[in-house]
Amino acid sequence: MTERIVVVGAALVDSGRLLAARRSAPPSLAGCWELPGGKVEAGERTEDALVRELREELGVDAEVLSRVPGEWPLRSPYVLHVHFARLREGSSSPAPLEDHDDLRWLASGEIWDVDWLDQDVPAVREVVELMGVR
Ligand code: 9L3
Ligand code: MG
Repeated sequence: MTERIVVVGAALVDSGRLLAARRSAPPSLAGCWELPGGKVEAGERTEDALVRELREELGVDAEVLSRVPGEWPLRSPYVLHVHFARLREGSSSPAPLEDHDDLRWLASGEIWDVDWLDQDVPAVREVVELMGVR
């Protein structure tokens, strides 16, 4: 059996709004919105991978907070984990530097205004549920 590889995504929240990022690649995923992040490298902690990915993709300095309970299947062998995160004081604002061509901060009533990747929908549902009780 192939080992599973964790892809980590961020529920990056600021002033009660959730960041959504529109993918520009690969063509099969381009145009759909996701929780930004990427593959955890061998030997890397998930939290460290998320900080690295958010720096590479968005140019931000992020602090990783609690994990969103659950694990969602992606194309084998990948599975999606999600952590809440926030911008550290002094961080730049997110910019679509790599793999994305648009970003949106979604207020609670706007979460479903964007066309999320099918594979992110159950994770986003869980995130929204938890944001509601925070
Ligand atoms: N993926 C799905 N939802 C997400 C993320 C960050 C990633 N929120 C999928 C897309 C790719 C794979 O995981 O097929 C690896 O992601 P990346 O390294 O291309 O961002
Ligand atoms: Mg990525």
